[in-house]
Amino acid sequence: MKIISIRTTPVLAPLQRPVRTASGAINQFPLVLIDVSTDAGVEGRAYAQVYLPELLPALNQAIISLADMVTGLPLAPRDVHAHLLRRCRLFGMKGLLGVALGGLDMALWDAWARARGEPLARALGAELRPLRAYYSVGMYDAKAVEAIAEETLEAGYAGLKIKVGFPDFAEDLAAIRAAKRALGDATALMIDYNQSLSLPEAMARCKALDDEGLEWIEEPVLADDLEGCARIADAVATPIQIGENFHGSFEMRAAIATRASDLVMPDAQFIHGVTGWLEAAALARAAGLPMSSHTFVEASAQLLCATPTAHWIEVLDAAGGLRQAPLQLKDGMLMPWDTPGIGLAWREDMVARHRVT
Ligand code: SMN
Ligand code: MG
Repeated sequence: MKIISIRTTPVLAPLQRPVRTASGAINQFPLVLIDVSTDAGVEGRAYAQVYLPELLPALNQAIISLADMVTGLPLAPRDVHAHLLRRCRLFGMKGLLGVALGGLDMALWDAWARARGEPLARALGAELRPLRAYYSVGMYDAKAVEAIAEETLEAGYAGLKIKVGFPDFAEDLAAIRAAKRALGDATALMIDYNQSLSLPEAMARCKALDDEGLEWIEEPVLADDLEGCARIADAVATPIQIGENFHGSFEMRAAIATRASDLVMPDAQFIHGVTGWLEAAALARAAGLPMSSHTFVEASAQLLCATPTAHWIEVLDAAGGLRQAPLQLKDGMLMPWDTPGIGLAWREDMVARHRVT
């Protein structure tokens, strides 16, 4: 079976509510939908995401450029991945190009699993199973966070992640305590600083939060500052979480070697797609690190089933406004879709409405 064409569709996907972080807000999610066609009639579908609308044309073009390098090749996702890494060795596979590779890789694996008529997890040799799920939202002050916490309980999530990093630590603490009070002890609370703090500020805030019963503290300092992350992880009892900014499995290997965090949460596209995720899952297993996901709820659900140290699945449903299948949540768990491949089918009317031309 050969890859005969790859089509891209840039969209600004509607969100239930904007995602405000300490490092910028996302009002509509800029995505590039990727459709792979093969000469056997099998299709593959995935998407890539970029947080700034201004970068959407650049991501779209990066995917088209990589697609040109693989059209005509056999549909063997690992071989295509290796081919692209070789082709781009001189230039490197970082930033937008790595993201383009990640999205394209997911679409190829989707086609590969669809060709077998199986959900991706099962095609990878894993059974579908419920995954502990948390709801992931933006920054809310103490007053607004209560309604979010109640919504979290009502929807049946096992946890909630809120963004923090207000100018004043007292505001972080007030939001955290209000969320905790509303959630009760049975529902986990995670917080995410989105790389917004200096090392001394992060050290002070994380230490001051050590008795608040948090499931984890995410990205307190710059994700590239592995040394800084490691110093915080060493000094603070609450687990430190990083990983959404690992660009490929080699960066995750470096983070593990530096003991930068207690937990890891690669992003399916930044880690370079299904191929990169499987490498990351092996690294996490060898290091004994619990591994969670970042956005990409559809692919992550399949992949976490095949991840030996699977921990939490994040539900920040970037493509939910365009997708046909609704989320399936029960008793705090998300059920991966039992449909061929990654399980994506678009609501074409919504895609047409949110398409960027
Ligand atoms: C996040 C970052 C970028 C886009 C969406 C969400 C966030 C997370 O850091 O962990 O969900
Ligand atoms: Mg995060």
